Amino acid sequence: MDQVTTPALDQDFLAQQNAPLTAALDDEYDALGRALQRRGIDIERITDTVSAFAVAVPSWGVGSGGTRFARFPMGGEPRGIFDKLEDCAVVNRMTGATPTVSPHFPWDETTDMAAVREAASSLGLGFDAVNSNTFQDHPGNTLHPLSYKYGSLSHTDPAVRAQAVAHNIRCAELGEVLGSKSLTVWIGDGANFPGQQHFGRAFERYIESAKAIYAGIPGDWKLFLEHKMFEPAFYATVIQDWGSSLLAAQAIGERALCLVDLGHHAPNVNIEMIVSRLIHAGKLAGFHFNDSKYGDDDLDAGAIEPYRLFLVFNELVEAARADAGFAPSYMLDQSHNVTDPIESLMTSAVEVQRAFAQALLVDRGALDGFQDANDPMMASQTLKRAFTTDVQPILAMARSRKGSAIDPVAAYRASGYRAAVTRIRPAKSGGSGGIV
Ligand SMILES: [Mn+2]
Repeated sequence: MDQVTTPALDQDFLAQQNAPLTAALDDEYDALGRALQRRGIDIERITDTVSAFAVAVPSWGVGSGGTRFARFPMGGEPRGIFDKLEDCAVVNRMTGATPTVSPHFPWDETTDMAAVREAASSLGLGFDAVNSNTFQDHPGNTLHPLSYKYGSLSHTDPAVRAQAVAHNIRCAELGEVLGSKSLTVWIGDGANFPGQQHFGRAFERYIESAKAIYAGIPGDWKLFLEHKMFEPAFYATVIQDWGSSLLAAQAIGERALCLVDLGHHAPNVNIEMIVSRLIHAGKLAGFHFNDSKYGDDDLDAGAIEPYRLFLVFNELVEAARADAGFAPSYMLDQSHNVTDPIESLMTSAVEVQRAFAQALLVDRGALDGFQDANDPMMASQTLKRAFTTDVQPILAMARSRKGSAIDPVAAYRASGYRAAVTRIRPAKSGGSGGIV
């Protein structure tokens, strides 16, 4: 396979890009450091903590997404997992925040998964949770002769359920080769019409199938259950909300946890409170970050409601205060319809990092006091003070110290990466958009 020759992954190129920006960054970082010092906050501690933060990139995220209506492919789309890894490496090189990739099977399956692991390793990448796909048919794939049109893990036909269970266990086997430690299961199972499906029996069949998966994956693996309110089923989905997800996770076992995709809720739902409840239950797996305006829009993280993203991280930072071992899994899950996916993923990784940095600035002692004293105005202002602090110099300094880009999008554009891969990779049309 042709390899792209690109300065995007070159340390000297990034140093050259950063050079004219360094003096201004130092100045802004010092000023912010003095401002935070007056609030009793050590900027270096925040920068170190932000530096250690990582969010996984989904392998499908580097291709152009689409909607139910159309998909508009862009130049240089990845031809397979090796190209995807190269694109993911650019995202990580530029941001220093995305060292792992979350693959999707059978989309990313090859005859030599060890070669995939080696390719990733040579690009400085590891693997996060693996994702199974039983929400579409896989024509020509002999492991999936039966159709998922009417469901997978909750299908009325035991043969379809067995096929879907076997695929999930196989995903873990492929993931073992890659060094992954968790399997994310999202199913499209559900109904488009009232009466189409028996709610209770479908849920029981799902739990029975999920238990079989749980028994079939390695004992040190976690099983992440992802809920989604609607689509492809538009009347009811089997795992439609965090309540269904929690009931299933509790029935399945200790290592079954609930994954929160920010887009998979009704508008205005209080997601940060769901996060708190799942933490309380010891069942929070982690996140698929994205943003939305109307439904499951799969827009870039932080693009619409950055305050909500901050409030989610406020709960996470609070949970880490109570439990030093608290370590949920973070991943981006977006559909890039009109942007260069690499630019969207870089920007989203930075936005997620930004929300984390802001949440680290919350004066938790003061907030505790205002909550106990029933002072809603000061409690709210305590959060707002952290949220409105411009943490950009912290994020940029963390990147600069790692040898990543002070301005990731500008450096990426200057590298000419997209034009270079467009010359090498043939144009693709149609294909699956990959909204999960
Ligand atoms: Mn998702």
